[in-house]
Amino acid sequence: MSKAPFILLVNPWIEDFAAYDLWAKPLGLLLLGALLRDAGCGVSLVDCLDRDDPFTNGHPDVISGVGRDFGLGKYPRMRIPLPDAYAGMPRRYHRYGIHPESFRRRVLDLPVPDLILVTSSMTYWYPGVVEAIAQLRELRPGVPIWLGGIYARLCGEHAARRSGADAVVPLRIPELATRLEAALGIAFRNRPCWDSFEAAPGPALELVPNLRYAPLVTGIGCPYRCPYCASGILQPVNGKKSADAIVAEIEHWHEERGVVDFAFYDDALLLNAGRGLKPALERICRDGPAVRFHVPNALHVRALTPEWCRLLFDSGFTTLRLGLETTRPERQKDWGGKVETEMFLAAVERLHEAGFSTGNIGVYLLCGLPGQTPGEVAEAIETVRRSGAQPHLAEYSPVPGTPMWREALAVSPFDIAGEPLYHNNTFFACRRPDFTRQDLAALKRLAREARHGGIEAEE
Ligand code: B12
Ligand code: SF4
Repeated sequence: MSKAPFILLVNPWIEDFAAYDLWAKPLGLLLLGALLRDAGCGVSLVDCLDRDDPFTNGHPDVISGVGRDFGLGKYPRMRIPLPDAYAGMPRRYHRYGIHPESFRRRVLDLPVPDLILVTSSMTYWYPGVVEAIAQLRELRPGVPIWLGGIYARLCGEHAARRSGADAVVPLRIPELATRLEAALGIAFRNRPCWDSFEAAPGPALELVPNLRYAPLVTGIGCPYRCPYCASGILQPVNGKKSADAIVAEIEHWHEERGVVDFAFYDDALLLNAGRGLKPALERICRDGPAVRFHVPNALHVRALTPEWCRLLFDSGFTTLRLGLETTRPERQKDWGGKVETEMFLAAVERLHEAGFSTGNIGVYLLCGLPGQTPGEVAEAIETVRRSGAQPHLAEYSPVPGTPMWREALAVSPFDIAGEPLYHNNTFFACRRPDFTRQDLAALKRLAREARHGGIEAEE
């Protein structure tokens, strides 16, 4: 291949009962985009989840997107039929993102690529992946299409059978570089940057047209191995960015694109952060830009020392989520041993002392896991409400390959192994006589009431 290869990156649609842009960008795909750009390739992105597409938002068949504070918002959506697997669910189902006609125009407006890389996220969002690949196949016949990302890694066999991609590529970045070099027929000039997370550039956010917020990842991997979580499968190797790299990324997107809201995607943001995030935030406090940080993924409660709480507040953290999961001590041990209720109560108190208010502090509670009872969840909601924080339920999504998967298989009356749609947390495939969908709905109401009638921390 004599001229520089041109690679098309595609972030497919979401098809679901509900979807909200909670600072969700295709971070993995954009990291690949940056590596390929620096390797000497031409790169473009077609993002099916673009909320600002004028054709889509003006189309009579589309319920248009709505923007909210901090860059959040609703995606545009089109009603579509319920898949058979969800027959009988009393919920509407939508395709979220741009109109298919807009997708076609965007793809055809770009030069014919040498390779198309499609990403994937939640396993139960695979129908959007299948649809995007089918359209790409029609629009760009003969161009190889590779599928990667979380669905491809967790449900490789299903993806190989159903996605329509030429190759399902569940490789980590270093091995991926070798495969890409062979496919494209070039040697990457930035090859060392593919070999470690620390050396890799930040995501290619210049490919995103309307950058309302920027995703950040300062580290990969997590030292814990909670039985319901796929972190150890997806990110088996640990790595942390330097303070210089973190500050440079924040300053760059603030100066270049006026970004004020930054959202962290790390699994373990505050752990082992003494040489990366901590000095970076100290510098932001001292002489960095005035920005806001959001943590939609849970923080480790045990890391919240008085010093960290002050630093988070002073550097502009606005949305916090803490991982409490449950208030039952035996479950806390079984579910990873990372938090205890007393430790959580002390952390919330420290956050308040540092200046955070109840509305800033959301707390994730797991809901509907095998073996769990509705009473336990209700108890945890009450504890969080009384602590001066806001409970958010994370309804259980069974994830293939995790230790809890076996229990989920035993409990669920649905074919969760054969049909990833059943991993959808809204569908609640692990419902059972002593934890029904009605129980789940009642607990969600309880958590909502606790959030809206939330009280400040009791003295
Ligand atoms: C950040 C995050 C979120 C964010 C935003 C996610 C987003 N972008 O949409 C928020 C907080 C909103 C979120 C929410 C939820 N999440 Co979440 N989330 C994550 C997390 C921590 C990181 C994902 C990520 O961006 N990784 C970073 C990038 C760098 O990795 P990557 O995308 O995999 O890409 C790499 C490779 O895959 C590859 N690659 C990517 N694309 C391509 C394409 C090609 C062609 C190739 C070759 C390679 C390739 O290159 C990249 C570089 O290494 C993962 C856990 C994890 N460690 O992955 C859970 C995870 C994806 N979430 C999960 C869950 C359960 C949820 C929730 C349902 C939680 C709940 N119960 O409420 C919600 C539901 C979301 C919804 N309905 O909107 C599960 C997945 C469940 C499933 N069945 O798929 C995970 C795996 C965590 C877990 N429990 O194990 N999440
Ligand atoms: S601490 Fe969080 S990221 Fe780490 S394994 Fe447990 S749930 Fe996953």
